[in-house]
Amino acid sequence: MTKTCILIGAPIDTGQKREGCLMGPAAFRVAGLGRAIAETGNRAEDWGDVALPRLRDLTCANAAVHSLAETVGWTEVLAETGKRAMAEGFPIFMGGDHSLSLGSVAGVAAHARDAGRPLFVLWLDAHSDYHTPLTTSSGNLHGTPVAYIAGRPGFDAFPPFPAPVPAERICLYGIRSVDGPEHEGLLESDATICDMRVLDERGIVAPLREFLDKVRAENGMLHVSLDVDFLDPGIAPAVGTTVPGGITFREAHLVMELLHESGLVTSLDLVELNPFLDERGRTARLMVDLVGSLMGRKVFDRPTRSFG
Ligand code: 6HN
Ligand code: MN
Ligand code: MN
Ligand code: MN
Repeated sequence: MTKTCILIGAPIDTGQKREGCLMGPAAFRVAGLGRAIAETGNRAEDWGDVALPRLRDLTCANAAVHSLAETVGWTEVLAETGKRAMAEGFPIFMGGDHSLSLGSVAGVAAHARDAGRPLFVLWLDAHSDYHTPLTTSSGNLHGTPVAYIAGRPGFDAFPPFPAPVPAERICLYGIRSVDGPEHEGLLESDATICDMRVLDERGIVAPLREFLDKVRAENGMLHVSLDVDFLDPGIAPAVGTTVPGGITFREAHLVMELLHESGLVTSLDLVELNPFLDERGRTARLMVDLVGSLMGRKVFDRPTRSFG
């Protein structure tokens, strides 16, 4: 089925402290994201970049938290834009750091609620991003979106999350860096944790298929959030929070191909690309190629699925 991909630029870098992520949307365009989608026979429509609304005075009990007003502003505008885009096609949110997902998933969740369908979230990341504004010690709000999506308390400055996603509909896949407070919270939750230990032992395919089977069984919508640091730093250096031991080039493409074959994905975040740290655009190009695989590009097009 032909999809209309709606490209939404979100030049956000206030969810962390290193400058550069705000160039992400431009880098995705230069690397040919629109063309890569068109080559798969799908349509790409670029809505341009969202702009930060006027800031309000907001405070947080945790003094480490910085750029709260900006992050809340981005959340509001992305939630609104994301909900509108869901009604028209398949939104692809081009970040920007991962605080983008506070807003993108809020918009997607509002749409799913109105459509009467359960939303599932697949988090492809080295990190669990399960801090709340009250537990983070870095104060970087890009480490919080999963907690917001799951409805954890501590987000008083933010708009209430439209329809919190029960933890059993969230899969953290590829994680290998989890802070103490995140770990405690996750142990009490029913989130599916496919950390690197699980993927090393079981391989990348079976755990992913299990999660996709759950989505299918409930006729769910599936939001995929792809953080550049999901990938091994050796193939994707353009990110501020590299963690060794990441997903390889071939594993990453296979994940995308399985997601394509599932036909379940309804929205996508591309986050944490810092073009200032890139090597001649290779990380941006890899991310674009991965979207190509997600949208159905194949090396060899088999008439039927031949791998069970
Ligand atoms: N990301 N857990 C660390 C922190 O600062 O809270 C790292 C967060 C990384 C955020 O992956 O988008
Ligand atoms: Mn992340
Ligand atoms: Mn990360
Ligand atoms: Mn932390």
